[in-house]
Amino acid sequence: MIFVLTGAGLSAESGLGTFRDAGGLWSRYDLEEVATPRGFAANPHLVHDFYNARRANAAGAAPNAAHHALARLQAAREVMLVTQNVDDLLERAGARDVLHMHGRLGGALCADCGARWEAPLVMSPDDPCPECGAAATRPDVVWFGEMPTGLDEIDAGLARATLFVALGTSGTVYPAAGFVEMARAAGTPTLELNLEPSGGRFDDGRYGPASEIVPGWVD
Ligand code: BJW
Repeated sequence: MIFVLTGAGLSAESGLGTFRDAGGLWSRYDLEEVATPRGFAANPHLVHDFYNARRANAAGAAPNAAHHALARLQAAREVMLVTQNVDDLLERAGARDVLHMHGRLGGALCADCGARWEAPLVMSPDDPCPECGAAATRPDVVWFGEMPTGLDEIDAGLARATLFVALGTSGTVYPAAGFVEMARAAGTPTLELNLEPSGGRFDDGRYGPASEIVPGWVD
């Protein structure tokens, strides 16, 4: 089974910003204000403005050649697709069973009772929860200090993988940044596909824009 971990670089050529590149989201927004539970408690409207803008941007974006190549790979081989991305471009390219370890822009979560539902395009903290009625609606994404989704499934996948691939991620955010070491410890070959080397310890690497190197690797 091929384990593929993707990051913001996968969707960069679809027009969705990365976080840590020059001009990236974290050079324009304070991550403490928009991507932590503390920031949400302090100014929920600011946080919703940030995610509403990204949801609109993602809705207007199209999957690129790299998303389509991964969907083709998954149709042909056993592939576990784990993404840190909150967009749905892999699904819209035809990929199945995408594990969104940092949540989804398309999800809403009640900060009060934990209910989850599909998010409208524009969300507000004042939207009532359909289950408990509380006005504590937040995007269903994983902020710093929160537990990523699906870690047990990911651990099992990493243990079973015959190849580990990291694609378009800077390898700075844990626990995802540690997956390459977990794969290495299990004796699994590791491959990086990225614009440039991230500095992680990979056995092999192919470097360039995802829309070129991913189809080149897959086909
Ligand atoms: C291209 C390209 C092109 C560009 N083609 N490539 C251990 C040590 C130190 C700290 C910690 C630690 N463990 C936990 C922490 C704390 C923290 C953390 O990691 N902090 C670090 C910053 C130091 N982690 C957490 O808090 C996590 N939770 C947690 O750990 O819970 C406890 C726990 C304990 C034990 C086990 C398990 C859990 C939660 C992290 C949540 C991250 N949330 C965000 C925002 C929410 C979602 C959203 O709004 O979108 O997720 S932050 C942001 O970073 C987002 C991303 O998913 C994530 C990763 O970013 P990514 O994808 O790597 O993007 P970039 O921009 O960094 O990189 C882009 C790459 O693409 C670059 O390499 C470019 O070169 C490349 N590229 N164009 C190909 N065209």
